[in-house]
Amino acid sequence: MDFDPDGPASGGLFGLPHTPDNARVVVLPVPVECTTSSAGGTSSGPDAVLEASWQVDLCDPQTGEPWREGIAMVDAPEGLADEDAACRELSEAAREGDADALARIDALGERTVALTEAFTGEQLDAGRIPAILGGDHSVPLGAFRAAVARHPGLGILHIDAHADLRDAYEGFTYSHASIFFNALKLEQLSTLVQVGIRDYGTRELALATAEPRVHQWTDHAMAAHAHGGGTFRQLCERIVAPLPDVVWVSWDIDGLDPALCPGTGTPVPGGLSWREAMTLLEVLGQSGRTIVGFDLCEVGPGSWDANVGARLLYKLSGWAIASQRKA
Ligand SMILES: [Mn+2]
Repeated sequence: MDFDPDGPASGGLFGLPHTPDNARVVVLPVPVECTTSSAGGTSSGPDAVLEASWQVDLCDPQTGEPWREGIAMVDAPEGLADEDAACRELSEAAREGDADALARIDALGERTVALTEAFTGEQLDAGRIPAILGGDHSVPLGAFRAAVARHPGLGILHIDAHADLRDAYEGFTYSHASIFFNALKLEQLSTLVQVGIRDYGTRELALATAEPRVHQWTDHAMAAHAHGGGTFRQLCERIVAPLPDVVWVSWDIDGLDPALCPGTGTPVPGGLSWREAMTLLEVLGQSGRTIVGFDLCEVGPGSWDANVGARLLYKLSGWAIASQRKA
């Protein structure tokens, strides 16, 4: 392929020449955030990440030059952004109990879930690595369904400030705050490991404690380990230990220190530094487990947020590819 990885970039994701048909990782942008409870803007995240991706230098010996195997983004589903904008106008009414508004928002949630399920199934069946780029953290539920259906016993590594274990937050069935409550209804999901959690309700904590599939690392438990003299790598080894051989990574950018994602919808102090996040991915990627797909959600529209999001997308792509490159 006549492509200079050191040349100036524009056009495709990371400036790469690949099409979805000849790429190893295929990214679906899902500009939906109509159940977002505070600061908006993450529906513009995918466009901002695409633009920021042109600034990412492609050399990454750590994951074996992932760009060579191809990373491509498909177009956002037709009409989705417009319907999301219309639903955002209705979200206040829905919160106040307007049944029609609520029904329309739930319908968009259902459509989004169906879209990510169909896309993920298609890519997995073609032997590619699906990646969902949100939007808010309601959108990858369909991707979990498709991945679990093809890999019964799948585990999810979930990085987030929030547990997202609420039952129908604010009345919305497919709320960003409910995605793992909904995911736990998938009987073939074996394990949910949550990392960086620091903002959760009483019932969410009760569910995380009672549900044997959930292994929750709160931010303060992680800090206690570090401040007690443990190394971060040891902590990461403990974090990934309960995960089965096949893993989906679900990454809410607000799991990182908010200095790295100031424009995300619901930032919370604390969280993983960039170096810690990279070590966690490295420990997972080198553990022998297979990363079959991943999502990255809640990236804000600002250029710094998008810069961090694009770099995280590249690293996630790289480790997913590397995890599948074993003998
Ligand atoms: Mn979150």
